[in-house]
Amino acid sequence: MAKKEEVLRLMEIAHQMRKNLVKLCGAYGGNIHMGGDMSMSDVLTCLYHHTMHVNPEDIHMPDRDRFILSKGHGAVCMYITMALRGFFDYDEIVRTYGQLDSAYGQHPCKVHLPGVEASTGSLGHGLPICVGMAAAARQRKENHRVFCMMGDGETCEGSVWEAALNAPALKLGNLVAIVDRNKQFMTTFSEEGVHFEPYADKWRAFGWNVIEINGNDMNEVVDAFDSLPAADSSVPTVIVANTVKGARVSFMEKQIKWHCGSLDAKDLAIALDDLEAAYQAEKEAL
Ligand SMILES: Cc1ncc(C[n+]2csc(CCOP(=O)(O)OP(=O)(O)O)c2C)c(N)n1
Repeated sequence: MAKKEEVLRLMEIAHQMRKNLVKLCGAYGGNIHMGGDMSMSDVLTCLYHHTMHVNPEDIHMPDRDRFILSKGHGAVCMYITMALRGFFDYDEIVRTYGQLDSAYGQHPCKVHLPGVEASTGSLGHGLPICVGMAAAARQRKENHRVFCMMGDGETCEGSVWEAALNAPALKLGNLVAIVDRNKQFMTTFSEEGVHFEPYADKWRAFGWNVIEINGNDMNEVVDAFDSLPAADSSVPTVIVANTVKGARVSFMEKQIKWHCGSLDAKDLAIALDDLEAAYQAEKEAL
């Protein structure tokens, strides 16, 4: 059971991250993938601020846990989460985000941004890469974990299921996939296009250890990551994080148009108020 003080600490960081994100969205001239950023914000916070063994002072340390943001369109959410952990400078992100020659592209680039493990954005590539990294770690007798964050829409890609088939066969208990199950794709709700349900059972049938949680409840998120099997065990884990696209911002929640958008001053003020109200309510409910 997660410690209350730790959950509160992480809730505060996640709240700060979301405020920084909406402020950036207000300052940036173009569109930002706010819907999927908000839905995965709690999981990313827990990974970078609680679960993963990483060190911003020594980004290449051999025994670090690896993280790949396979839903690369959520890059800015990862940048800001990492900035709060000391990897990057938030002001620099705001100043240069999405501009030509900026290290902070709309999709993450490992060449320009040390600390990012893979360049992503073309959906369906992260899990295959992570299977390779986890298998390589095994061969080298390294005991770190490899984490992969995917969108549920992304899991329409056949490459995801090829990797899902291989990971249990390779006995990769050091591999942890997370699916941001916000039940929305880019222009549709997931069940309109493909019939995903029973979604978790599909992973079970492929031989994975499956943990299902409310991915916007920090208590459940921390419990899920704290209960991972040992990295030297033999069954890979997938965390199916049931989330809300655009979570905590009234006019973004479950709105198809908020897959990607920009904020004017009026909407920015509403978004900040909504975030504050949700944060206070969640703290009280804990
Ligand atoms: C191979 C590939 N096809 C299409 C796209 C365009 N695209 C970007 S985001 C997106 C929707 C992804 O939905 P989901 O994985 O559920 O992400 P989320 O809802 O969490 O943002 C699509 C189709 C892409 N980036 N890569």
